[in-house]
Amino acid sequence: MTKNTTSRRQLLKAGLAGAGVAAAAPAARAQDFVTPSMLTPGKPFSGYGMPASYEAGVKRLVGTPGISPGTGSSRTPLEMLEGIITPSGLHYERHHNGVPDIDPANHRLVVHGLVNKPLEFTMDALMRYPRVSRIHFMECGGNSGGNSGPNPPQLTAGGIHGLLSCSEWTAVELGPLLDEAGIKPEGKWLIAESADAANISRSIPLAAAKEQALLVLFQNGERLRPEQGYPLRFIMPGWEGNLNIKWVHRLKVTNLPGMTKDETSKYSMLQADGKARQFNLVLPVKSVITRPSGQMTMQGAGFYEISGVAWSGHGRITKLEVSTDGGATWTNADMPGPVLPKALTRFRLPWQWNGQAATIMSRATDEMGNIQPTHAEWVKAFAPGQAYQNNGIQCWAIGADNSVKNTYA
Ligand SMILES: Nc1nc2c(c(=O)[nH]1)N[C@H]1C(S)=C(S)[C@@H](COP(=O)(O)O)O[C@H]1N2
Ligand SMILES: [Mo]
Repeated sequence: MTKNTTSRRQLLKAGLAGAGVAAAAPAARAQDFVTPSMLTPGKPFSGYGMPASYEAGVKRLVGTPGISPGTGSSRTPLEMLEGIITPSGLHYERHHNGVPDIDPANHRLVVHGLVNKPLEFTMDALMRYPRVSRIHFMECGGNSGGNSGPNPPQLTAGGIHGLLSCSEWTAVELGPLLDEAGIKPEGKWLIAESADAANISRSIPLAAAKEQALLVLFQNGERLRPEQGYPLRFIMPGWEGNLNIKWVHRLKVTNLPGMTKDETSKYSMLQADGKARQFNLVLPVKSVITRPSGQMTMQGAGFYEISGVAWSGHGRITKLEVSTDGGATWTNADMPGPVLPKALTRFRLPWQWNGQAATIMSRATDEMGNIQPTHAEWVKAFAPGQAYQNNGIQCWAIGADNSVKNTYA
């Protein structure tokens, strides 16, 4: 309630008791309200519902495949979505060798290595463990990498930042399964490995895995989508996308990290001082304005709600500031909630646009006190060409011609 009041107060402060964007209704008689849809019965029931046909343009942005047809990514169209949950069919995809077809009846999870009792779980067995449901974002370490180059890419918000989604994940906690297997004292790392043709494997510090890892069975209330790792996925909420192993079939307890291809040839971050950061696993605080955003066309001067999403791998978002004057002054936006740890957080700010050129941007702060850096600060910290975990502030340049463009300043 308090938050709504704040929002109304901000609206009133901006002199926008009503947004004033609706057209005046023409004088009408009762029969003018009879629409064609009222004159024929509607369509029948369907076993699995689909979005309205008029929304057919709301799709993932499927990129050009790499070395095989299933190598590459598709992005979530962030600017077309609302709230904090990504519809399952629009969750971004990052596959290194396509989506495997796995029959859950044949799938097994093995927990072995430095354990007292190696265990093998069928899906039926895993289904019997207690479950938890949590809302968490997922983001690829390579997200926003386009903003690391010398020129700002002229793309939509999803085109630049859409390797980002948020779901309610229902899962079995890994901790009790590790207790069941019994960790040997030398066990310090956990290597999670996948059953797809990319054979992804990543090393996680064991203590963190024991505390935080989830074995996901359900996504937004239904079983995981094949693209998200059906029938079983390992996730570390808030950690780099790559280590959220889809189609997981093996967890090995070791004394040292595996130094696998996925954590040595990739996902290390070369800094400006020539040293590389390795196992930089928790994603930094970040936000993006999704409305108005890149490639949109404004409708002239007047009222707009500025809105977007913020997130941090370190916990909750505690503050979200918006600037509409290129960073000279900042206003706290509303976060009407839910504001959950390691989840997308929706923010909103009413804005009266005077029709003149304006640069808008958002800056997020998380509960650990981390503040999103400017684009220039982020670029300065890393070697040229380093493109992982770019959390620099996104600026959108709104032109007097109603255009919205990506800009670095
Ligand atoms: N088995 C497997 N797990 C994987 C991948 C993969 O290709 N195969 N891609 C990783 C990468 S780089 C990311 S960013 C996320 C993407 O998850 P999503 O496709 O569900 O969005 O999964 C990770 N886990
Ligand atoms: Mo990724």
